Amino acid sequence: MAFAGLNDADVAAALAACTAADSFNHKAFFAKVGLAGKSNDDVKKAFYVIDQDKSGFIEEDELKLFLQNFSASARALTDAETKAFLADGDKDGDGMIGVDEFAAMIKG
Ligand SMILES: [Ca+2]
Repeated sequence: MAFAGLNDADVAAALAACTAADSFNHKAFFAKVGLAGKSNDDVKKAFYVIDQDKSGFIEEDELKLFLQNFSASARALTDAETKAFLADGDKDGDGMIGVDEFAAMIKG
């Protein structure tokens, strides 16, 4: 089930493009899944889904399971993918991604 106004077919296509280990690229995924073109409100909604423990930040363990927010049967990200994703989003270097950092990564 898609969330934040995403289209099921777009989600399926985005997931299908990164089934192989180390083939995930967050920028390509955000574009394919349609998040890049969503309103700031929808981007925030997506953030709060991915922030599973509702801490207000997306931590490394939540990033690792990022794809499973889109499909429960999706794979976990590899350590290399998780680190690249975190390094790109974490502009203030606190080791987590805040909602503003998340929006900047998607819209940027
Ligand atoms: Ca969190």
